[in-house]
Amino acid sequence: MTATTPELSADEIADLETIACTLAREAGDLIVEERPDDLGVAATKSTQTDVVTVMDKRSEELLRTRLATARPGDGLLGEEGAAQPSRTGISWVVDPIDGTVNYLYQLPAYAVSVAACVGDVYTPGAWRPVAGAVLNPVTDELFHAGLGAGSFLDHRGRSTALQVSAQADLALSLLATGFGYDVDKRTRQAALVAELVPQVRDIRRAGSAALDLCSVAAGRLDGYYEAGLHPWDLAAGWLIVTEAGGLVQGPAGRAPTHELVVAGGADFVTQLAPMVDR
Ligand code: LIP
Repeated sequence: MTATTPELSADEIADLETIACTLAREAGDLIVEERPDDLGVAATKSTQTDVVTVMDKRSEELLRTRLATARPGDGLLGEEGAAQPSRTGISWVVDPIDGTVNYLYQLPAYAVSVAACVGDVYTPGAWRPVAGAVLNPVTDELFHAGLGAGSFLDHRGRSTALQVSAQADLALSLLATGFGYDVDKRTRQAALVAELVPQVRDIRRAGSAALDLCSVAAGRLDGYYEAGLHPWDLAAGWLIVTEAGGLVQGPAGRAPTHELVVAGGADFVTQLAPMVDR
């Protein structure tokens, strides 16, 4: 039976956001505190550089078991294979470690991303997030949002409302992007970056889509684009940007998908999208 999309009250959305924050923090604590000294590559996926560690799997298992208890009947889609159809109309989309290569190399730019979504999370463009949280466990920055409830950064006991940048001048903009793991795709993506570099202030490639989207929401980046994201890279960060007054779109102004994600202030996205929508 396919669950219909539920009408959610502000209190229900707030409850989902609290669960997302709590679980992001639990999984974030796990991947930092129980990281083995001899952490290596447990497996590879699409290419030999698309790696999985034992901590990706342990983090996803923690999220799966906690959600099964906290939200029985909800669906689940996880990067490392967790999958559960929804009986409630809510599905959780989780990235147990976003920025796995950074985690493997101990570069402090990785995150746990947890989002509650409505719609069919297995069909591109047929779902949207209603609550989400992204935690960088190294900097202890917890970004979170609920649909209609705003977007916030919790850090060192303070909660700050987030607002995207108002920068609309491309030549003065700080842009971020990312690359896939496939060599042919990376070659095309590098060519696009080469075209953009002379037209913008600068470009950053931090290695975590979830954190890039949160940086857009916080005004630390003026815009971000990437082709090849999966729902788990995108889900929580998408809502954190839109609840910070930003726009997140995909090809030809449609919903963001694996084909393309463009994020930023509305004026900026309007300028950038046609330049990267190849
Ligand atoms: C990563 C994304 C990033 C992308 C990387 C990688 P992962 O996700 O967050 O934006 O550029 O290639 O896909 O694989 O670390 O979960």
